[in-house]
Amino acid sequence: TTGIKRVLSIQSHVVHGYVGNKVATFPLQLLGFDVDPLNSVQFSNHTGYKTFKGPISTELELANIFEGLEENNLLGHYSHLLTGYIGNPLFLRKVGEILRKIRKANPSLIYVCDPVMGDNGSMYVPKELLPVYRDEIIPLADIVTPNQYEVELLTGKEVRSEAAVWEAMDWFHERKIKTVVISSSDLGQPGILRAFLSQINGPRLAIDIPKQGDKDLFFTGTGDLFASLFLAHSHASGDVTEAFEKTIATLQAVIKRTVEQLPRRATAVQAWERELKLMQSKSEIEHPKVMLKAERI
Ligand code: PLP
Ligand code: PXL
Repeated sequence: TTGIKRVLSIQSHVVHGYVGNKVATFPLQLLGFDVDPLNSVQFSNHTGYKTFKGPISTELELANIFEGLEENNLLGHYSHLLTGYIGNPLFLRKVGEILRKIRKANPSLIYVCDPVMGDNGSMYVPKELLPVYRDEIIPLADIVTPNQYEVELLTGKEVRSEAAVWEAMDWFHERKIKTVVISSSDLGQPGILRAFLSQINGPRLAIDIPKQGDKDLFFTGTGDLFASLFLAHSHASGDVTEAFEKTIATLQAVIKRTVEQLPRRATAVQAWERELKLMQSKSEIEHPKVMLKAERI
């Protein structure tokens, strides 16, 4: 590679809290990347709160901003394109056009696609995004980081066993995607999340992740953080096992700090209290301590 480390990151912006570009930018910067955030929406907060307000960017606004980058000959400066939460199918289609142009300016561009569509059996973006991801965007990616539910949507098949995981991995590899990471699944033992990685001509890996905190506790933005960390670590180390382990190590440290700082009381935890303790975890982002090792399958 040329040694450049600059990411064009097309994701959501939230004024309050840490999802999308708000959770991806700081870790990438700490790990030595210039980050150019391009916001797909600007919301007051993530959509898991009681309400959220703010504008969704249109494909025309995206095209206009991109034109500025193009006219200033900035496209060749990107080593990576990272995409996450996008709420509009026409915007997503435009991302495909943009990617082709950036790749022309830098043929060694790495595209990391987190096909954010939903979790635990329900979609939180319009269903029209699915065919655009499946047929137009995913085939252009180098690295994809879906969760279990997103894999089921894309492949059109349930993933209820580990055999089904490796079959689904091959669905992606048939489309020339080199590296697939399933950032979380419920295929572990009770209380354990199991994450998987498969690489064309490379290893098949799994990591068991003990769930932290009370049974029904969950966080938002963890998938976005996962994708940004994996981008950084897979670039730094040619060793995908190490990249996978370091990504999980940092994610676990951020979740641990977030859980430890939750209020101790009986009433329900509020959305704002579950926001990831991101910049408080600066040192674990810079120096991940690997405790959970990957299992080679
Ligand atoms: N939540 C926890 C506790 C995790 O350990 C991980 C990934 O390792 C995730 C969430 C990310 O998964 P998702 O993409 O479903 O948010
Ligand atoms: O973490 C996914 C995500 C990203 N961006 C916004 C969201 C969510 C999930 O709720 O609301 C705006």
